[in-house]
Amino acid sequence: MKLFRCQFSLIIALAIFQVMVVNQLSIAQSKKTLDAVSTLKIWDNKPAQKWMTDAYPMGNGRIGGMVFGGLKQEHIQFNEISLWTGDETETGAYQAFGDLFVNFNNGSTKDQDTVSRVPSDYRRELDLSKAIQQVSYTSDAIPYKREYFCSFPDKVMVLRYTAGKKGAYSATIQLKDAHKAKVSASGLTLQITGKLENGLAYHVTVAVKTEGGSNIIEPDGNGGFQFSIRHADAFTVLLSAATDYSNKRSQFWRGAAPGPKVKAVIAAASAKSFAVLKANHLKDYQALFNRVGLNLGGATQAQRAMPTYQRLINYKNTLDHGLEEILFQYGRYLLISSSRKGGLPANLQGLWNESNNPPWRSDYHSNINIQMNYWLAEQTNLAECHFPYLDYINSMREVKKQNTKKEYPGVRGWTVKTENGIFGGESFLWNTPGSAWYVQDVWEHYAFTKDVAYLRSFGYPLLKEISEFWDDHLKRRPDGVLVAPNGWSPEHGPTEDGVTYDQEIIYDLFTNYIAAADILKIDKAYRDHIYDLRAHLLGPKIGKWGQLQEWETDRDDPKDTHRHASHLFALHPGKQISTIKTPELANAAKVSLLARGDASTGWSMAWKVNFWARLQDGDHAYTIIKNFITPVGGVGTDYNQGGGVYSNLFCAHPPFQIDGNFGYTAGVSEMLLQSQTGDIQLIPALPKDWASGSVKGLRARGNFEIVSMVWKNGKVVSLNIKSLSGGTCKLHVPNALKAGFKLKSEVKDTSHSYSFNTVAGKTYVFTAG
Ligand code: FUC
Repeated sequence: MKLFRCQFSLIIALAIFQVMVVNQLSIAQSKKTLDAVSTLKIWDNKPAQKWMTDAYPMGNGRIGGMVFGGLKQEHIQFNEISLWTGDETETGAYQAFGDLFVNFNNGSTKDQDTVSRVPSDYRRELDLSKAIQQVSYTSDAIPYKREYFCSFPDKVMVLRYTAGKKGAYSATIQLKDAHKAKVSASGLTLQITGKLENGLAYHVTVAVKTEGGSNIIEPDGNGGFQFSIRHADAFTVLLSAATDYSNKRSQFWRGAAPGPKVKAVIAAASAKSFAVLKANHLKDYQALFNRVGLNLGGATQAQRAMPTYQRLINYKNTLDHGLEEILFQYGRYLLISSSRKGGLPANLQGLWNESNNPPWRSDYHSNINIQMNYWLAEQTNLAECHFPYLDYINSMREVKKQNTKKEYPGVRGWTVKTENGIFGGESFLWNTPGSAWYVQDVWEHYAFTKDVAYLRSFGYPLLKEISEFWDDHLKRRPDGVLVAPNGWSPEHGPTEDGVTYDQEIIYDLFTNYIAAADILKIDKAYRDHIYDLRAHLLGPKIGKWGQLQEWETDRDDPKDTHRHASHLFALHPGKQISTIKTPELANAAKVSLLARGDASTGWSMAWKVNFWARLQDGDHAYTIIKNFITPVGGVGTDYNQGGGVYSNLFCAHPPFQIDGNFGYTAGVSEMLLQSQTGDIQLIPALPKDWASGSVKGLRARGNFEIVSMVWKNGKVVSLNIKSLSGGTCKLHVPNALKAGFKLKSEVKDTSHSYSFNTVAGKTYVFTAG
């Protein structure tokens, strides 16, 4: 792929002068409404120029759009998460679906869609607290406003246009298919019906409701049709799309035809007012989003009045904890928008993709990427958003068993190659521990929720069959030591037995399997067999320069700064290595991490935030965060370095890859709360710069919720922790706390550790000691 990276500073150098001018205006305007200074907004003072770096995403887990906010022309590039090429043998690629254009014929037409002629009050924003985008500006003294969202309950994209004067809108609305199918008209709607080369059928319908004026469907001059609106006071566009994908192999991956499904959705949504659609959307979205709040110190009034890209540029030199908070919540916004129950998991670009040949097929990579997408799900209280990934794993079982048997005759269970599609097809090399890493998430959902019924019917069978794969595939040496044969540490070095990455993931799998069998009290003999296998696994080793060895042979190069640091899996997201239980190995992991360096690709830096959090070094984690929040301007590909974020705060690998956004959010959460070792550790990796702050709604394993936690000068001053399933709560805090409830005799209070029995549904209150 083309190696091209543009320094952001060059790209925006010209824009800075103009930004300074516009900033003055923006600051004045922001005082007009409280809305404009709300903290969780990403905004700009000009329309988007580039899809990857500027446009803002929205989505309902299945349908998504990238909004440009142009003046003469609005452009919304849209997707549907199951539009994929490929089959059971070919990975295929995630496809673009199409584009929606609104061409304005009056009102705003005098403004050119260029940076220099943008009205001074132009504002394009994404409000993370509402999952609503707005575009507003004044043209010929008429104020215009657009409001956009994608609704999960009503299954539609909704675009609303209002103006300060009656009859202000005349426009044509056009639809374009990314696979060149024609736009047809049916009743008062525009439609596209098509088929991909693999036979997958797709359909999109768009309806437009006008208030005042007229709205007709007319030929678009290209053999298709378009809407033509004249002198409307306001109008609403509804878009819904689907394919006939089914995640059931038994149905050959096909389900109901998309046309009737989509038409029913549009008919139902058309019968509702904009106010009702918006209220439904807000109720659904905020029920998830509002569970977690984070305050790391916020931003100044002046920072909030600055376009987001300007804050990004300033970040290196000026403290802006508000931007760190926005990026944290952006990860949650992106997960809610790209991963909802009943749908497919977030892919390499979530669900946003403008190309039929996207980077790395915008697929499901199994050697870090899809896993990273879900690290935040449980800990930031979005367990529901975890399901698409868990369901995806389940849906792949049968086809992957068949593929795996071809490669490894005679084995039970299954594994995957590195690159995966949605019909079971895969490509690149075998990533033998890939399925074991998948089912770590299957276990984690139980670990956080303690949902025994889920573990019994869904989790356990998966954990068992992947354990069986390794039971059959591991190689026993004459001395009894067990090694994974022929492994490859992603994505460098030799192919050989006993690679640390493989060994650690198998250890994690076996540990989770044993715990699951113990909880369910089943399969005792097999559980004991796996216990014995785990005891014989080749373990992590410390090498000649004090590093954690990536391979069994002590050959690690201290100058190796490769983006993957997969041999540290046991530190994160695994739990085999920890500062508390295995301090020497933790120190070796630290030596390795220091050698890998602090700057890398986007997702690599996000992982390093998590590693440093697990090493309980908040200041180093924060150093990585500062590197992560680096503005990037180019849209090319760089395999080794150049990571950061674009002005729309999408993570730059480069190019855009969403795992870094999700990994950042998980990393911040790991800095504030950890529970992988059995204890709940409060502010385990707090940097000096976050000396005071608060958080609400984070989850800990054992089904505990931090209802609220406040810390000052590096010490927890108040904690409300809710037990959702009962059981013992073990807290580990850097300072002494006083329990607000009557301490029972079983409470142990030694060196800032607290252990107490809890009752399901009760909240326990602690204050500073
Ligand atoms: C892995 C990584 C690359 C990239 C790709 C999608 O192969 O090594 O950096 O993230 O996945």
